[in-house]
Amino acid sequence: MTNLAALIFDVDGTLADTERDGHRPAFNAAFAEAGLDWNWTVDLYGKLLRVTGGKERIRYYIDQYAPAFYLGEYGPLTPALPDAALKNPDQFIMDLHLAKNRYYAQFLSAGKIPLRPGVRRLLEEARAQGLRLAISTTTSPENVIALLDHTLGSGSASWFEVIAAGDVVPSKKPAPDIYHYAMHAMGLEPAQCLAFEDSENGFRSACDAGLRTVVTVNEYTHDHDFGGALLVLDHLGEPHQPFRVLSGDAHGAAYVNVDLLRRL
Ligand code: XBP
Ligand code: MG
Repeated sequence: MTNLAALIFDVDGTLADTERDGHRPAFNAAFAEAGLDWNWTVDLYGKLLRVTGGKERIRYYIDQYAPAFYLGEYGPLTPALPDAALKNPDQFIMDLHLAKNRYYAQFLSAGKIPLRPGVRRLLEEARAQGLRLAISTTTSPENVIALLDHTLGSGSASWFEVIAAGDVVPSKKPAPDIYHYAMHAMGLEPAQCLAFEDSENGFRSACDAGLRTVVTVNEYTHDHDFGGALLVLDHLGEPHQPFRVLSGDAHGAAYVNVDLLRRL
C-alpha cells in the first residue's frame, strides 16, 4: 500500500487481551455485586463474544441461558433475582454494565492487562513516520481511554486522531458503521487506510467498510473465518519475538512494521 495514510485499530483483543482477563472477570464481579449467581467461565465467554457490546451481550446471555429473567415486560420467574431486576430489568442491565466498567477500570489501573506484542512499537513507529492513527471499537470511549492511559501512558489517547467508540453509531460491529464513522471523521477513503482486527465480527465490519485488514488472532478467535484478510498472524511480533503467519504473504518479515505494511 504505497498510498497508506492511516492505521485504524480495533481495541478489545487487538491492542490487548482485554476480553478473557478484563471484561469477563469484570462482568462476573458486577454480577456478584448485584446478588446474581451468574458466572461467565472462559469457555462460556467465548460463546457470548459472538455478540458485540457489553449491554447487548448481557441481553443475549439472558435470552440464551437465563430466560426466566423476563416475564413479559417486568417480573422474572425466579425468586433468586434481586428486587431491582424485578422492578425494571432494562435499568438493571444498564446498571450491571456500569458496574462492569467500574471493575474493568480497576483491573486496568492494577496493571493486569498489558498491550499485546508489537503494539506499542508499531504505534510509535507509525507516529514517527507521520501515519495517522485512529480507533474503531465497540467498547465505550471511557474504556478505551482507561486502557490507553494504563498501557501506553497518560495522555496517549491524543496519539489517535479519532476514537470511534461504542454507541456513537446505531449498529455495532459486524456492521461497518464504526469504520465509516472513523474514516469520515478523518476525511480518508478506505484505500488510504489499513484496519487491525482480532475477531470475525471486527473483520467483517472492516471488510464491509471497504478496508484491507491485518488480523492478529487470540485464543477466542484463532478458528474464526478471516478469508480475504491481507495477513492473519498470531500477534504483531517483535524483533526478539517473531510472529507466526497463519495466512497471507508477510514478505519474509518477522514482525509487523511500517515498511511491511507499505508492501502489503
Ligand atoms: C469488543 C466488544 C466489547 C467488549 C466489552 O469490542 O465487543 O463489547 O467485549 O465492552 P472491540 P463494552 O473488539 O470492537 O474493541 O462492555 O464496553 O461493550
Ligand atoms: Mg476486537
